[in-house]
Formats: sequence, C-alpha cells, structure tokens
Amino acid sequence: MALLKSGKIISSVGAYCPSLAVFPIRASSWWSNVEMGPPDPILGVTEAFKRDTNPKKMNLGVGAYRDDQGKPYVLSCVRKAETQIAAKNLDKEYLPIGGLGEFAKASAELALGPTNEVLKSGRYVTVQTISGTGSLRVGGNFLSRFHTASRDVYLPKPSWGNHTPIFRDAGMQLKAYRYYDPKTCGFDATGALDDISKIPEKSIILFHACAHNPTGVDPRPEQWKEISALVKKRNLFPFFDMAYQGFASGDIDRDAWAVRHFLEEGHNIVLSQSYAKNMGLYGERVGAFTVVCSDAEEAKRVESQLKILIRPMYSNPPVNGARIAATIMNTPDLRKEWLEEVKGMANRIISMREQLVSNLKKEGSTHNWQHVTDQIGMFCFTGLKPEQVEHLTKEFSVYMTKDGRISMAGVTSANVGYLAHGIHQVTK
Ligand code: PGU
Repeated sequence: MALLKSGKIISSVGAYCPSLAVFPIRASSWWSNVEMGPPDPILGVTEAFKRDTNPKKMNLGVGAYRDDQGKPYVLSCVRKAETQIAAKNLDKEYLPIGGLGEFAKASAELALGPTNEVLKSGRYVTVQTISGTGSLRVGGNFLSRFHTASRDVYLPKPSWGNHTPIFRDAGMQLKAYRYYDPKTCGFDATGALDDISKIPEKSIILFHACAHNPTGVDPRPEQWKEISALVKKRNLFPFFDMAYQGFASGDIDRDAWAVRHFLEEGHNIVLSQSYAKNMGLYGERVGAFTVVCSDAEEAKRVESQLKILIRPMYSNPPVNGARIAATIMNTPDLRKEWLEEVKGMANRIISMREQLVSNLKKEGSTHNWQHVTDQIGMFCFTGLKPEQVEHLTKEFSVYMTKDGRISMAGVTSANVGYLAHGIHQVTK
C-alpha cells in the first residue's frame, strides 16, 4: 500500500482504493473477538448496590465488616500501628521476593501456634502474599508446577466462588466433595466422609480452616479428627484456606484448631492466610502462604522455588500492610487490643444473627431459622432460593449473592428489622 503525493492511496496491487482514502488507518478492531463477560458473582453485587437510589438499600453481598452504624471499620490497633510506623520515617525500598520477614514469621506463629514443633525445627517456609487470593494463587501455581502426582483439586460443595477460577487459571482441575446438607442447613458429615473416601490417592483437597464461606458451617473437632484420619488413609494432600482466623469464634487459637490438629497428625499441609477480615486490612492486600515440609533442608528448596515463581508474577509484595500487620502482631499491647477487637467483631455478628431470628419471629415467620444462629463467621447461608433473592433485591433493595448468602457483617441494629421484614415477605 502506498500514499501518493496527491493524497490518494494505492493498494499493494496498484489499484486505487476509495474506501481506504476515507479511513486510511483503521482496519477492523483488534478486540472484536472479545465477548462481554458477566459481572463477578460477589463483587458485581456491590456495583449493582451502588446504582440503587433507595435510601433503605442494604449491601449484604461482599464479606466486609461494618460497625453497628453500617460504616467500614478501621481497627483501633491498625490506626495506632500506622501512627507508630509513620513516626519511624521508614523508606519505601522493595521488599524481598518473599516479603517482610518479621511479618511472615508472625503469620506462621499465628496460624500454627508459637510453640509448634514445625516452627522450632524450621521445617516450613512462609512468604508474604497479596492477601488471601494471591496466596491461593501462588499455592495453585506452586502445586501446578511441583505437585506432579495429581492435578486434581477437590473443593467442598459449595465453596467460595473464586476458588474455581484461581485453581483453574493456575492449571489445575477442579473436583468437589459433598459438604453442605440443604435439608439440615448443616455439615453433611456422612456425605463428606463418603466422598473423601473415594478421592484418588495424592489428589489435593481444599479445606476452609474455619468460618466456611458461603455456608457458615464448620465440622466439629470430632468430625475434623475423622476427616484428618481419612485424608491420611487416602494419602491426600491438604490445602487449608484460612481467611477468617478469629472471625468464627472470636478466638484466633480456637479457629486454628483444625490446622493445628492436621499438623499434629503428621500432615505436611499448605496454608493460605488473609488479614483482610481479621485485621480489616481489605485493601492493603496482606496475606501469607506457608508450605510445611519434611525438614528444614526441604523448606529451603521449596522457598527457592516459591521465589522463582513469584518473581515474574509481581516481583515482590507491597510493604505497607505487612508493616501494619507485623507491628500489631509483634507489639504486645497492640496485639492484645487486636485480639479484643476481633472478638468484638465476631460478637457483633453473633448478636446480629440472634436479632435477625427474633425479628423474623416478630414478623410472624413460622419457618425454622435455627441455622441462622447455628452457623458461624461472616456469612449466613439463608436457604433463600434464587427467585426469592431476586424478589428481595428488586422489592426491598437488599443486595446479596444469588446463592442466598448474606454477609451478616453488613447487618446492624438499625436495619435488622427491615431485613427480617423483607425476608419474611419473600418467604411467607
Ligand atoms: N478465601 C475465602 C474463603 C474468602 O472468603 C476470601 C474472601 C478469600 C479467600 C480472599 O480474600 P482476600 O481479600 O483476597 O484476602 N471472600 C470475600 C471477599 C470478597 C471476594 O470475593 O473476594 C467474600 O465476600 O466472599
């Protein structure tokens, strides 16, 4: 193709092209093949909520804690840690690939317990990650590269919606085991054990360490013991996702019970941690990924490969949130204050569950809502059908995920009555 002095364009075969003369540069778009994707099932709910002008609207979609005034809550220990950090005039240099050392160490201690043999013998590696999601993704990629015995990841049915694309995009294959029983709105122990007993050897099995999302249903300690024994018998590889340590019971040690039990039983697990919820550091993106190894030498090799994996992904993690979390965990008075605040958040949610049920009764609802108070953590898996959810959103501007999950953290003394009224109207 050539542009003549006259401004006329001649094609490569020498013919004059009037159409090209009008649109000399624009060919068809590079991205005409890109189809419109659906909104995210969880974060898309917030987008729809923001467009609603009803003053009574409620956003019970995303799991983000609100205070009893419905406002985002910055923990007082976080504000204090920020002040202490600011006073130090620290530089903004890159962190190492594996993140802030004192943060990683404190994270492993928080999850495993400070006196755990795994920590003493140094047979573990913990890297700082981009919150829980980034941790799961680093974990997925690590397994994809090195867990060559199996590509299969078994998720509880249901699980957090993002687990599937995280592991799929990391090159793994997704399978499922029974977990939730809609008839009892509780843990399907028989179904879970039955399914796990049939999982092929060396497959990966994912567990929510506590406060299962979306169901709010956790196995009891005796049930975890049975699961652990079965996982050992079947020679499965356990991957723990711990995004809510402290949020289930209000007690970080109690919530880490399953993880610690698996370690005591000799499982060399991998673990994802997030500080989004328990420190309210959502947008700071603070998390950790831990691999428990056979010995310290193996841990060194694993660490070297985690660094090789992370380096081309995002080079090294952000420094600010990790400094905040490390300062809180490593400063005794801030740590004490934090543990009280976690308890406070968990207790507010527990009290909202009770108030929701009593308001439903006041409305005249005759359904059995006991699961609302039996379930724990941030979410309540209401049992509402998709059409009831749609009705609740359209008529009452109550926003939640289509599976009937509500984030209890968005319920307050002021709006719990309105929520109960709406739920009663769509379920009566
Ligand atoms: N694992 C589970 C089980 C989670 O519920 C979440 C967050 C994460 C990991 C990752 O959280 P990070 O923020 O990356 O640390 N789930 C919330 C938050 C919104 C979302 O879907 O990311 C939720 O509402 O389900």
